Amino acid sequence: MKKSMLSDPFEKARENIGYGNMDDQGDPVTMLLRLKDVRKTAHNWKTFQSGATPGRIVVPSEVNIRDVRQIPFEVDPPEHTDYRKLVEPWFKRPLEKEYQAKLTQQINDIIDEVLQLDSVEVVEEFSLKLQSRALTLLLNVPYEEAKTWIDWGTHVFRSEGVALDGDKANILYDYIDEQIERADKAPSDDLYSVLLAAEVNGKKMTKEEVKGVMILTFAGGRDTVINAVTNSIAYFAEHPESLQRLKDEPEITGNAVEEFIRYFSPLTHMGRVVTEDTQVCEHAAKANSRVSLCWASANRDPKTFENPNDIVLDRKINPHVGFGFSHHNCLGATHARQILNILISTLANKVQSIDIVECQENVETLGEFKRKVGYDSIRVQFHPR
Ligand code: EMZ
Repeated sequence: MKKSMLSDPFEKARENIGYGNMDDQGDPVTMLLRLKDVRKTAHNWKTFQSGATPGRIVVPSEVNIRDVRQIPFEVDPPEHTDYRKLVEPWFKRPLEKEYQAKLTQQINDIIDEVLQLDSVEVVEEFSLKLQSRALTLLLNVPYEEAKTWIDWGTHVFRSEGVALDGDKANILYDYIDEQIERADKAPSDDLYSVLLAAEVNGKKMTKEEVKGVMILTFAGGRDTVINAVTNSIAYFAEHPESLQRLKDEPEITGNAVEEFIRYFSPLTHMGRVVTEDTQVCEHAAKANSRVSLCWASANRDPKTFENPNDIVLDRKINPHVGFGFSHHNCLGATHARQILNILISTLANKVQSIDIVECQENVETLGEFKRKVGYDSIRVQFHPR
């Protein structure tokens, strides 16, 4: 088996019953595994809500380490609509030429950096750095801020051996509080200042609401982007022909990005809280219980995706849910897509081949399922063209 492969642990359960069960800190989750059910449930915010106790829709639940509501992610319509409308244009800035030029420069620089090294541990020395530096563009803050964020490590709520690390979470919360105070005193053109000046649902945004948007921006786009970038490097290491093909046919880069997101599904699933007794997949779901929308399983559903376990670089029909689905689809998707797009084309132009020296897989245990989502570490050698 290739080291870069991400197998599909959900296949049998998806076909046979359509759901799986897992325990999460005593608050069980019914995981929905079929694309059709995942989509239907994502739409139905009345019965399957996001705006429950802050942290409860995340699996593993963050209720014990967080009481600030992430916005717009943990808000349901109709309030959600206004929040989303407010932040949407800001998160579409990655479509601007100037933004892309800066991101291209950052990605060129980091690839040049690693091409100088004998070997590189991709998660810490490449993906985390790339993600943090790119985030300075999304927030529109000085490049130097990335150093602080890199020191936090790959996940802001998790540390080695600790799934939910309250002390670590506090570092992020305190940092954001400080930044909000700074922006309040001396407004600039960064995201904090823009949010502090904004009005939503007829009222000026409170500092608590601004904090909610900022926590989401830091936490939601961190390990997900790091997984996507790291998995891409591992894939190219074992598929030099794909790197060559993307150099020869740059016009398929956009398809390749979507296919990577489908195949890697950097976020395995996201929960919802059931508001009334109902059924999912002919299975009773009680009010106040949790279900999850398993993007990773839905993205391998053979009813929609032909050869779901293959990476087909130029896959034509690809209605994946790797960025979620419906009104809560990923706010950071434009930024993430740009990162992957530029990463792929820069690698294709600068790198001849990549060798994996050693790796430690990152495997999530979800009840009966074990899913590889990426790597805890992976050391590689980059060889220039
Ligand atoms: C939450 C989540 C959002 C959560 C799109 O996902 O990402 C997770 O990594 C965070 O831990 O708090 O932001």
